Amino acid sequence: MEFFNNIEKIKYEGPKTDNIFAFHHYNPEEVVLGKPMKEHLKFAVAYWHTFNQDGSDPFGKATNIRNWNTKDLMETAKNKVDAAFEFFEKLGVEYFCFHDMDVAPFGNNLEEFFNNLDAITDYMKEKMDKTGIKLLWNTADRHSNPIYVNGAASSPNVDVYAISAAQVKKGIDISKKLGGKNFVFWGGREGYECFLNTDIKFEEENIARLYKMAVAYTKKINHKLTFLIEPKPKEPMAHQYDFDAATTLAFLQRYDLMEDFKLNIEANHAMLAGHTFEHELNIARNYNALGSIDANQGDSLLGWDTDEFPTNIYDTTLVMIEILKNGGLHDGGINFDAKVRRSSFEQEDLFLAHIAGMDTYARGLKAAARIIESGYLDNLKKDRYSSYENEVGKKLLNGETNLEDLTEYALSVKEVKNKSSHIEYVKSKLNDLIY
Ligand code: XLS
Ligand code: CA
Ligand code: CA
Repeated sequence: MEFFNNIEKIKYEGPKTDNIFAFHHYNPEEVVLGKPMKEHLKFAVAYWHTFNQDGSDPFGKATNIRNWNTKDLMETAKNKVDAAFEFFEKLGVEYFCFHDMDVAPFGNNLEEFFNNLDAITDYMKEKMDKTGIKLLWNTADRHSNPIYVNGAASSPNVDVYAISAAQVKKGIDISKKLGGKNFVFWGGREGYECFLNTDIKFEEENIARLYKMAVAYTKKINHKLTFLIEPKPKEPMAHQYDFDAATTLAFLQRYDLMEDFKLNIEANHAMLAGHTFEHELNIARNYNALGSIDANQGDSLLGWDTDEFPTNIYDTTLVMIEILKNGGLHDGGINFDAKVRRSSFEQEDLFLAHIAGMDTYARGLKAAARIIESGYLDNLKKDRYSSYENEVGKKLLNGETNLEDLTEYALSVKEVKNKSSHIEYVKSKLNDLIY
């Protein structure tokens, strides 16, 4: 059965076309910095937002019109697989991501859930083999079931811990079956709402124990996987342990997990942490831990995790600079963890939203390539730190100086000459390069 029967395969038609169901900037085969765009931009569709969102919010009921829902939950789940693969193919996106709970109904108990998952993921595998569409990452939803009210691996209840571990094991088994390259841990309720009743150290150690068991299990079943932690500072918990990239990297180092773990950085979560997306990407990259990205955008006026489709070219440019400087995302990709607005309730809005996101990333990629080729930012930084090229600077960088030598030098400095940043000009010049 076809679910998007009024939509044809989306093609690149260029910026002048009036066809709204066409790419205006994303041209998969166009070569940018020696590689076709589609290799730079490994887009993935997020199952939860695209096939499960109904448009309801805390203030109102569902608005979205979707033609795959029936009264039978398993039938709906199968319909969604059909709709999803039709969508991926028509959109020309080669990857997708999902939580266990997104794709199969829970049923009456964990065992039924796992059976449902087996049936649906077998069906997915058939579709993947037929179409060549690949799994970017899957994850275990360890936050929506009411049992996770006090967390999953951070729960004070060991039975809850065990169930969450079983979901992780099942997720890794599914990843092996579907040939996934990454597995995401987003600490949904791994944090606390009340400091007074919480043993932070105990909870963090328990989380680390789960991660170690996950690594051990992939080795046991011989499935090569990169685990990705997705930082987020708050929502749903008041405080979440994986606050931001820096906090998460410190955790990974502390528990000796850097070898098997990288980060999945989300734009909206960066904003909630009081950072920019490019800041978080840069921190991850500096630790060789930039794994994948959740490409969305937040709304600074709202300050919630609104998960909007990315439409800001300035932002995607700075993001693509980080990704290019990282030599690409390797086994990672650009997952649209984004949902259509409540007022974009027609089914075809799913296409329009993804096209908007893909076009915005294509424009960001081209602008980033222009900026890198111009050498502008590289030279700006080189010049800014050029004082370290003098004798004292060289010694410092080579570890050949000490506090006594530096003091002797400091006493000889008669006048400190700082340079103006000309920061307003720099920003204006960047505008010239982007637009
Ligand atoms: C929620 C997160 C979640 C992760 C995957 O805020 O973005 O959707 O990406 O569990
Ligand atoms: Ca996310
Ligand atoms: Ca989010």
